[in-house]
Amino acid sequence: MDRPEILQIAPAMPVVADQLAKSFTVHRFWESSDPDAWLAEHGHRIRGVAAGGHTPVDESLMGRLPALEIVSSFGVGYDQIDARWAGEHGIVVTNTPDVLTEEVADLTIGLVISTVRRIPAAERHLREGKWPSGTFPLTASLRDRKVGILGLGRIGKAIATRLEAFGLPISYHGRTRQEGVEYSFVADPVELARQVNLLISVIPGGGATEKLVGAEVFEALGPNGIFINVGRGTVVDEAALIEALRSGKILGAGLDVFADEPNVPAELAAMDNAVLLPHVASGTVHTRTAMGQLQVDNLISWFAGRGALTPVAETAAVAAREKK
Ligand code: A2R
Repeated sequence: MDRPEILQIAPAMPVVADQLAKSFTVHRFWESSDPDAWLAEHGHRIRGVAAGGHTPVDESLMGRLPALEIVSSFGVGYDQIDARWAGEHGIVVTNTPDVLTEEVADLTIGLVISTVRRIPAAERHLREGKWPSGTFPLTASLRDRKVGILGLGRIGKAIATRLEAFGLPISYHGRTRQEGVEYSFVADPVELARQVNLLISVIPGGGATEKLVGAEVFEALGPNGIFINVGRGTVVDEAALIEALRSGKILGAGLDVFADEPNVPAELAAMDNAVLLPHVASGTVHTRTAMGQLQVDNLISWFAGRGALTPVAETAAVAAREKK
């Protein structure tokens, strides 16, 4: 039987690359010196796309792959993929949910404490030899915090469970109030920010959430407020965040994601009241391996006729229709 031809958009971990090579004929798209010419000549043979990183998978690409059946993406966020267009054109999109939930929640707790207790600055104080000439200043505390979670989904809930164990009250905002959830729902993100002093964003990127967290939210969060973002950078108006940190409108921020990764605004990088991480929340060998395995398993399952394992909502109907 012919091996399905797969277009691999970006370099992948060995666990992914090796398994793809075993089951499929893989084309390494990022190495193409003339992607347009390549697509014109070979695009009609491509039945699957292995997506990852920030490279967009949109109509301009998928529209040139007439035999395309599935886009299997690495990561839970898939805002770089036009999943709605895919669904409308009978293409399934899969992501890698669940396998990273606990890992991202763990890192979020680390980022929260690092930001509130200024752990990186305290460590710099020691390493730079400043301790003998002065103790590190007292910091803010988690003890007087009320937590607001923007996006109480899989990861949001795992963060909430951990913070509950810290004894902190929790509220959340999403598009809808969730049945069976005891945390208090707040219908407006600005109002949520007003009611809490530790706001954690873990909602998906994309047009619907772009700059949802802006000047009004920071104003409402207030001068004792801490903002944490582990979802997507595009959800935040970074200029407004920089202004809020600079002017003391909020106390501090802990960020694992940025609007234009891997570029981080120099103003942010220079700020002492921000803790900045290079998008590492799921970045352990254990969890990235599990994510890669799920990306591969989606393709293998699909081409074995067993259907997609984790289709995204926009393509759930296509996945259900095609499942044998
Ligand atoms: O809106 P709801 O009730 O469906 O709640 C979802 C919320 N959400 C939004 N909230 C406000 N405005 C929106 N336009 C909006 N769109 C979605 O975000 C839900 O509670 C949450 C997403 O949860 P899950 O789909 O379970 O995703 P998961 O695995 O927690 O990952 C969240 C994000 C990913 O999309 C990546 O961007 C990042 O974390 O790694």
